[in-house]
Amino acid sequence: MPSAGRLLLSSEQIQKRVRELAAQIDADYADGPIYLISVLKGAFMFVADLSRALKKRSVRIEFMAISSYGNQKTSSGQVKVTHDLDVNIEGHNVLIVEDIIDSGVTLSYLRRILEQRRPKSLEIVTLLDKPERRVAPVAVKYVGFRIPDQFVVGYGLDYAEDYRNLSDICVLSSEPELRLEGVSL
Ligand code: PRP
Ligand code: 7HP
Repeated sequence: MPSAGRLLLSSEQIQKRVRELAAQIDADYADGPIYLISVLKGAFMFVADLSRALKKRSVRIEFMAISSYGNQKTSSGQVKVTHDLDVNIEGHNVLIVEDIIDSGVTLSYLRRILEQRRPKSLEIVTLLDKPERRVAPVAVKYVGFRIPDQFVVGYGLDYAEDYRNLSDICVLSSEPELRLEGVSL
């Protein structure tokens, strides 16, 4: 198993940015419920923190699971919904909550299928964005951090299902000497 690698974003940096994003979202939406649609598995930590930081409205949390990476570092390009919503989002304010946008294949597909369900509004919040990697353009309203084209793990993000539980985000490295550097396990 490769080591986690070099620290990119500390837990403190992430938590501060999550609070800023929540304040922006709170300010942008009129009163009324907002549906956070979290994309499993990677966004599970982000949605947990973001939802607790939203103070001004009722928040409903729903999960979808979509897979395109398998155990690889690049998208297969084949997007598959492995768990769909349990609710009807027609007429509701919906915010898709993602951990990362890379090629954009996953979110452009998800946005398209959710738009067909006629929400009142549909926006995207992603913690991380790798703009250099974009293949499929997708409009994203809220971005936590723009990061370079490096494979990152932690705070929900995995490599072959490992490292999701790290509180920090690290650049994946297979260098043994970097093992756990700056990582709070
Ligand atoms: C990751 C991530 C995004 C997607 C982004 O999911 O959580 O959903 O890849 O990549 P893209 O912009 O190139 O489509 P993954 O398929 O690895 O599943 P996971 O969330 O369960 O780790
Ligand atoms: C998907 C993904 N998962 C974990 N780390 C990254 O850097 C990733 N890019 N796209």
